[in-house]
Amino acid sequence: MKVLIVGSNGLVGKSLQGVLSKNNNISELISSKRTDADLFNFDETRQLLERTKPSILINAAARVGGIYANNTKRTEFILENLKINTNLLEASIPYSNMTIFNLGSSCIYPVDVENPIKESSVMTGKLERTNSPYAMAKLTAIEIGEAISKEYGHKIINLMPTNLYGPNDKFSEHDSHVIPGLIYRMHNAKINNDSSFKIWGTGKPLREFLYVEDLADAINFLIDSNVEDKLLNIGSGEEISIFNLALKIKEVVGYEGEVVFDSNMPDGIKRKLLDSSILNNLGWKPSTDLDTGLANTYKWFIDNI
Ligand code: GFB
Repeated sequence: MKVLIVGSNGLVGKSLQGVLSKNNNISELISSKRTDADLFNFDETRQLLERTKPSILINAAARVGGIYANNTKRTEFILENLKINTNLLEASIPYSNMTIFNLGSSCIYPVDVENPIKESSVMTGKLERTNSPYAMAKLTAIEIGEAISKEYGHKIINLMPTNLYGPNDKFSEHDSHVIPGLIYRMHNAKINNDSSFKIWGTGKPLREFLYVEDLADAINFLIDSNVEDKLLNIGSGEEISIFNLALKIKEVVGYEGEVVFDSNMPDGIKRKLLDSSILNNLGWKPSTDLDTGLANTYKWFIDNI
């Protein structure tokens, strides 16, 4: 097997490189980042596939961010993700023997969906407002992939992970997802001896988190299995409120002030717990609990800032 990872410099891509490099069934592992091939550019994307001719393509390239970035850079989130996905999928058309693992997100599911969320609820309702541009780009990739599969015969597996976190994430004030965002901001609050710390929104939303190494492990498992499912949820099966998550991060970071709420910031969807039973029944389970994952992530942050 010759595997090509695009988006190899991101949270998922870096972790995938580490895990897949230990898979003996993979004869060649190729990583491509923006400086190797610009996926916004169709010719560069086409040339990348022509040059590498992988048997498996893993699309881990995306413009990603947390609730604030998704909601304020709406134009960039839809356009950039659409360009990456349309260029890659169109460039893949001549290679019908190639298997494509396309990474999406749990935000593709409707805002009023029943939890735990089953794969079958895709496209059954309206999207959640704060990340609808990103979700629409990811849904479009699924639709294009389905068309290509049907017309040209490619095997395309769309993987929908829950909220990911871990080493190599983006740690910033405004652009991060909640875990790296809280780690970054609380660490600074500790250094500045701030007496209180504002978490965004009400703290009531429930989220499910998956350590990125577990996602890489799930993809490694799927590469070795002969899976026929076209859409697969990947989650940890455990959910926590944002307030309780903030208390855990407070402990890990060692911040001693009070946690208060910033009602000017959005909550997003109230609850987002994936039903990962299809994948679990195939034989895969995550192995990193939230406490261990948070400790590892904070350690990585401290070692790399
Ligand atoms: O992880 P997150 O940014 O995005 O936020 P989503 C999760 C929850 O944490 C929201 C709250 O209710 C936020 O208001 N929160 C509290 C914070 N404090 C903070 C903070 O300091 N930073 C951040 N970022 N949040 C994402 C989508 O939705 O889900 C992405 O925006 C992606 O596109 C991902 O699909 C899976 O979980 O709401």
